[in-house]
Amino acid sequence: MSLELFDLKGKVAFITGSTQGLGMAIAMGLGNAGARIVVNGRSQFKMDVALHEYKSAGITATGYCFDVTKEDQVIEHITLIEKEVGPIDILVNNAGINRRIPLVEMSVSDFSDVLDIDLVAPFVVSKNVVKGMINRSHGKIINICSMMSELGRNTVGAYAAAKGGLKMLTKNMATEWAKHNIQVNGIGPGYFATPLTAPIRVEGDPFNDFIINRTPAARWGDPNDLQGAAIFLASNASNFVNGHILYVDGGILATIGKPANED
Ligand code: GCO
Repeated sequence: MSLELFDLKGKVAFITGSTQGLGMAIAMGLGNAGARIVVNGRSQFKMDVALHEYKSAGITATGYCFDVTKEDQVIEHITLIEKEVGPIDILVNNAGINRRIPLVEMSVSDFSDVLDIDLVAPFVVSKNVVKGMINRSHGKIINICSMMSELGRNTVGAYAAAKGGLKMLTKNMATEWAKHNIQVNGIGPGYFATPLTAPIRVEGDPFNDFIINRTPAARWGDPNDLQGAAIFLASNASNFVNGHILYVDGGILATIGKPANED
């Protein structure tokens, strides 16, 4: 019985922002657990490359290019997905951007862009996907939060505000939808090696050394490190888990850190 709890065979999983980075790694994990994958992104070129990667990995994946911040495109494509692939059982709100600008220098438009993709889009997509889940009396929603849902850092104020908001939106979705047998939870990554963090992950750069020293596991996360948490929260193994943010962070949130000269 135990391993069947994690089996996603016959399920349709829709992951926003899954043509690269954490979204692709999570989608690959859900696909390896048996789910049919719906890939989303805004770039047709990245979509074509990604679909080839999914196919090479033996994952059944269908791609839809649209902007998750535009509700008309979201409604149109959810209808298309549920017609062409099937009802969405698992939604992962992963699409996100970060703009590293000190708050005092940040334009309102930059701030709004980050909030739109990282916080408003999960609301827009979830609000439209959950209607079908409510009708079917089951569903799983996973919001990709961040350790920045808990802590701030210079220059990532918009991102931290969005991810802090996403943590609380996750709890509110769980509150409103648990009675329909829909479990809404979050995953909070620590520092991971992705295109989003490439600019701050340069060998020998003081920030790179800082993250290695600040993280008890003493390394950047590999996107595949998220697959177990995603499979758990997408499967029957988490049917009584609601409103929980599962941090996958190498222990960074567990500690105040240590002096650079301490082992
Ligand atoms: C940064 C990083 C972080 C990571 C990640 C940490 O500039 O500090 O981009 O925000 O992306 O979200 O959880």
